[in-house]
Amino acid sequence: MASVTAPNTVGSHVATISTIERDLAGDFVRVVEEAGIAAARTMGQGDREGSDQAAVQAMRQAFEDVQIEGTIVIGEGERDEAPMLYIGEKVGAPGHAGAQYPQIDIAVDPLEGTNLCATGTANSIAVLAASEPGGLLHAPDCYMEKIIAGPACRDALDIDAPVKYNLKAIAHCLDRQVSDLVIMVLDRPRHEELIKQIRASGARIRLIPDGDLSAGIAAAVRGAGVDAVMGTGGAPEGVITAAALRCLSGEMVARLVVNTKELEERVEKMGIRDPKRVYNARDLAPGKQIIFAACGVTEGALLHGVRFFGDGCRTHSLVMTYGSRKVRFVDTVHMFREPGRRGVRLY
Ligand code: VTB
Repeated sequence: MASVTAPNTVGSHVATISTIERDLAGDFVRVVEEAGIAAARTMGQGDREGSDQAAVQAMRQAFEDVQIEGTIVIGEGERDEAPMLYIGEKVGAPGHAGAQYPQIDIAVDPLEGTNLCATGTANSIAVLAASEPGGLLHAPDCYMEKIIAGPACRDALDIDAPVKYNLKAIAHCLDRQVSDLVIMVLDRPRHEELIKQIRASGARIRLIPDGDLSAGIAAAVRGAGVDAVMGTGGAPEGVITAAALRCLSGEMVARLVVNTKELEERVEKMGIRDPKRVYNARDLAPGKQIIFAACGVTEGALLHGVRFFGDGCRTHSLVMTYGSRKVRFVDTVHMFREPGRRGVRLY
């Protein structure tokens, strides 16, 4: 792949855009692993805020060793409501004279599915997406309407069309019947009508308690048993999903739900001129270089959860890059101390 020269240098080397992905993918795996391990320690404690805090703190600390000039563009909220990983916060290793680190925009969700972790339910993950500056939409913390499917459904989805139209289109693109489809929907009262319409079309449904981000990734890969995600979830999760979909060539159409005066003003302040704009994955994550990293916290369809075993633990992560087209599953044994006589456990 042709490399484009980025404005920064790393040490004495010129940082090309392709080296950003190559150099940082491993670092970002470590960042989500640390967040994932910290959250997993709180699994099932029934304290969603405590779980989130553990993940946030560990992620914040892990960033301190990454040689970037990072800016959080999607995080835990505004500075006054979040002590760490707030929007606009600078993260990364402190630079030193003569070393300028690459500027990176970062969207984080240190614990996606706080309830899932707090209740020990499947599919909570620690996740982030990163790109060159400007490569991720600065979305407000509001709701977003979403339809997400795999690469076969490219340009076939229409957020304004009736549910049955989109289901027929998805079935057509996948060369199967509507009745064969599995659609994931967040189990929320606001989806009552959507669920009714999906059922009336004959498609099958998997209701999920939380976690439309990992559901979106599952819809974009083959063999995960889900063909599409439909409904309204968080906009920040939507942008991070879009970053993953860019790496997987998945399809997404989305629109912010801007339904109050206050939100309208907030959206405008964030530089979004048309609050009703329909976005696709490229609009939400337009970066030329994108890194997506996620670590399983509780056991899930895509990623195993963290397993502790006395001397250490084992994590399962996914790291994907857009420019260099890599999808890696990373299986790591973390040793907290020198392994005892039983040695490193491999399962
Ligand atoms: C979804 C879900 C997330 O937020 O985006 C949801 O995927 C939307 O908010 O895991 P509501 O809970 O208000 O419906 C999460 O649950 C994370 O907060």
